Amino acid sequence: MTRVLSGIAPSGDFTLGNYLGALKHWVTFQDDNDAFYCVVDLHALTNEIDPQVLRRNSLDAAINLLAVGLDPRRSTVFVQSHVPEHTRLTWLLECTATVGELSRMTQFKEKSEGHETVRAGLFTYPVLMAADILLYAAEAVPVGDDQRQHLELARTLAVRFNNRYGETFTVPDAAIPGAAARVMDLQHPERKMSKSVDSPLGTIGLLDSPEEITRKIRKAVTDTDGEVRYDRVAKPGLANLLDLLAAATDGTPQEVAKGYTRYGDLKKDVAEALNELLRPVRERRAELERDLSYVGSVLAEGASRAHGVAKLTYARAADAVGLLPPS
Ligand code: AQP
Repeated sequence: MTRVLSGIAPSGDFTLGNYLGALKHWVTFQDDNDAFYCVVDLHALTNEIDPQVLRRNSLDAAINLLAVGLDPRRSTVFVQSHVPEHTRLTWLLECTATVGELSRMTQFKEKSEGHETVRAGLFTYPVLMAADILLYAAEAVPVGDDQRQHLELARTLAVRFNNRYGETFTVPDAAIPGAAARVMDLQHPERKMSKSVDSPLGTIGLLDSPEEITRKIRKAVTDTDGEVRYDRVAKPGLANLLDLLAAATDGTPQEVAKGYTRYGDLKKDVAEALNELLRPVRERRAELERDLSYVGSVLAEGASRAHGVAKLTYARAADAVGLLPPS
């Protein structure tokens, strides 16, 4: 079975982008693979976050992972900070990465732009992500398109480490979905939909009510030429809606565009398809909220399984670089 790993930061309420770009595929991957999925709480510390909010978000994120359909009998679901090897391996990889390559990360440039002080962790976080992946010898990493560059860095670090110290890490591949790999903000279709950006009308939450979803889709920015066709450059708002409908109905955006002559009809169908898609998630979420001890037991079992794998990889890497093992 192929080993799969991916993570999501508890940096805010999960969005439709997180769901279509990543979580929906995590669920599919668990069928035929040995899948590890984590709430990457350490990543959330790269920006300011209230400690109470981080704790609440982390539990919330775990509940959401189960609500979207992860099954703890088929997937290992855990919280990153419960497995100490993530930070330990990060140091070894920080001493493998260069300042130059981290400076080229576009997400760092975007997230640090305009800020007077920037946390060092925001700069080095792609290395922590590489450690998350390499610890589990993941061959496939299902992520949205925004993570493509970070995944490439993880591959580079694995290859460099192996060349320098001998075969230690599996070199991972990105598994990026065809449709809705980058869901855009409904009000600003030039930027991605993001959980930590304040854009109430532009962001659809995983747990939004049907009324909220319908309202946000109705108000989504399009254009004035009135023609329904898929063109991401000339018609980014409309293209985003076609991407959403395609992802929700397992079609292609070009195909779904053929069925429409009016924006209003398209928007109505997008809202309906999204409501249908997210309804079971909302229902499962409500059930899980009534059984938090179950969620706690899933995370404890997940951390124990993850630790069993991570400690072996870390020991190999520590030995490879020449750290004296404890006697
Ligand atoms: N808009 C998006 N479209 C498609 N996929 C997306 N992902 C995020 N936004 C979109 C995918 O969701 C997974 C988890 O994301 P993350 O928590 O690692 O952080 P991120 O990529 O930086 O996503 P956010 O929502 O924008 O979080 P913040 O606001 O904290 O930066 C990843 O696989 C990601 O590709």
